[in-house]
Amino acid sequence: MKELGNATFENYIGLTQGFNEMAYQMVAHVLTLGYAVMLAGLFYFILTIKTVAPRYRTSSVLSVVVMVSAFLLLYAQAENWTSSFVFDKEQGKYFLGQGADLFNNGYRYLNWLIDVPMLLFQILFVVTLTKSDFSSIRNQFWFSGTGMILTGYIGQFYEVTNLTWFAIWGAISTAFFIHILFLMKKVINEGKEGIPAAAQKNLDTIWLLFLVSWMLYPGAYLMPHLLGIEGGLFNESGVVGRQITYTIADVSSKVIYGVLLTNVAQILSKSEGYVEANT
Ligand code: RET
Repeated sequence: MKELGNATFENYIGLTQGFNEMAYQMVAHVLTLGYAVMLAGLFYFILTIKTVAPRYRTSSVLSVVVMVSAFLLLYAQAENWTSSFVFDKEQGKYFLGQGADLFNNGYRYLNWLIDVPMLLFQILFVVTLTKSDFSSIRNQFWFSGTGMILTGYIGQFYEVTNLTWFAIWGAISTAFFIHILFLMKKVINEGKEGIPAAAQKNLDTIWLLFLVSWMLYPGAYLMPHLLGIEGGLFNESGVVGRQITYTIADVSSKVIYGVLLTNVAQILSKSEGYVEANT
């Protein structure tokens, strides 16, 4: 299976087995759902910005940045899918088109390079750190966030052609990820000190959501090999499964996370006596 070089496994499936109508459409639909939600989120974060006190508004601004970049990326990703695979009337399936672009998840990784630091910084504008230093945490978030994505980006090129490099880059990326989880737990623990119970509860939910939704990304990285090397998911189910996983992860880690942070900021604003001007 060398003919496609370092292309991701979606292309190998599109070249050899093809996608049936249902698999093809499910991917097209789930990618469309993804960018539609980002546009809806964009309006939410703009329209709710005045419901929080000025000191918390940077969090909403960062959500707006994330929504715009994710909307554009997911739109491009959906176009990439429909232009890569074309319907073959004889075989009744979609195959990699002659001379078409290859399908590539690499766009996503470069989008994360923007979104991951933004999502990590965002919480720092809502919580108040009691022990840690703001700029030190921010720099560590940035360092490990970009380190995790860049090493994963390199690794994903090898998912078909060189599983040793795929595993090595994946492992380096995971080390950065563990550091991020550790920092986030610390930020949330400190942030919970001395704030209203409802806001504390929201922060607990944010931690759980963060943990589960961010773990889905390494799951999607491993997807083609999850049931054994080039085994049970090295087929159209794995292709569909990966795009569904990415969409659930994107909606949770960007939109729901941002909404929960807005909730925390609203509770804190209210408890500090902020009232939204009704003009
Ligand atoms: C990679 C490579 C394999 C190992 C690990 C990874 C982690 C990725 C994560 C991505 C999070 C992305 C987000 C994007 C939002 O826009 C790079 C897949 C651990 C955690 C939150």
